[in-house]
Amino acid sequence: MAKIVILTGAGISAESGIRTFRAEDGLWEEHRIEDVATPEGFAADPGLVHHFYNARRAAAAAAEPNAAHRALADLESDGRHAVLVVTQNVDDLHERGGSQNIIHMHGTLNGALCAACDHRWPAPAVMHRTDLCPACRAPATRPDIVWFSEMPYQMDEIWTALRAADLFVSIGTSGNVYPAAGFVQDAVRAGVPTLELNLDPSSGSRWFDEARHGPATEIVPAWVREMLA
Ligand code: BV8
Repeated sequence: MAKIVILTGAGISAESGIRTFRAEDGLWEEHRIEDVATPEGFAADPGLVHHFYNARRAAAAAAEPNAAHRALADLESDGRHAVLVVTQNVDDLHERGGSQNIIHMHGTLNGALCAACDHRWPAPAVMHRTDLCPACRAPATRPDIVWFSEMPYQMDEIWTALRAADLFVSIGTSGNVYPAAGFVQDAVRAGVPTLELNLDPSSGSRWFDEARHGPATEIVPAWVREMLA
């Protein structure tokens, strides 16, 4: 059974109406990364950070998975390929699109974390800086999101799967944020064939054996149809 590791980024959710980061109307046009996606920003103004993630949690809840999410689920459920989706996205559209084998390396909007005791629980729709941790009662609740300078989740599983893969596919990511942006190089070093499916060439396009450009809802289902032919 061929093992396929698929890295996804904000571009796979763009056509579901969820904003990406680095487009001209992207999230980083409105907020400084340092203010809303770093531990320092949270410490300085937890209310602003909760507001930022509350808005994104609402946007994700209002969005629907698109044909690209569903195509990846079809590839997995077909059963001829062992598919692992490693997503940088914090929305749950892969789950709602039918994928089962998913790693959220940057955390999820639907998760809450206590900065004091590390307790985790399902995030309410709206979080406030005054919320108390259900376990230790400290007013130290935060979204269970991996911020810049924090360690992404399940890196050992990801690197192990990457090196043992028969194919590495990168979908909808600009290749600007590490360690995810380095996965293609890890794959090349391990002799794993690499394919990029993205609207535009990413920062790492030169590392890929093959690159196809276009909207995810077109090029991802087309690729999956080829795989299932
Ligand atoms: C780490 C949080 C240590 C959730 C995110 C100095 C100090 C400290 C760290 C660093 C430093 N210098 C560098 C670093 C490392 C740093 C980093 O990479 N910085 C960059 C900016 C240089 N990385 C970290 O800090 C990471 N942690 O390094 O820890 C460590 C690591 C390993 C081992 C030991 C120790 C933590 C990174 C995670 C940060 N959190 N998000 C949230 O708010 O969402 S990152 C953020 O950017 C998002 O999670 C997102 O996933 C990620 C990448 O963005 P993309 O998904 O690629 O989105 P983007 O808008 O950029 O691109 C969209 C793409 O889609 C485009 O290419 C576009 O063409 C395409 N597209 C658009 N529409 C479509 C489409 N494609 C197809 N169809 C369409 N319709």
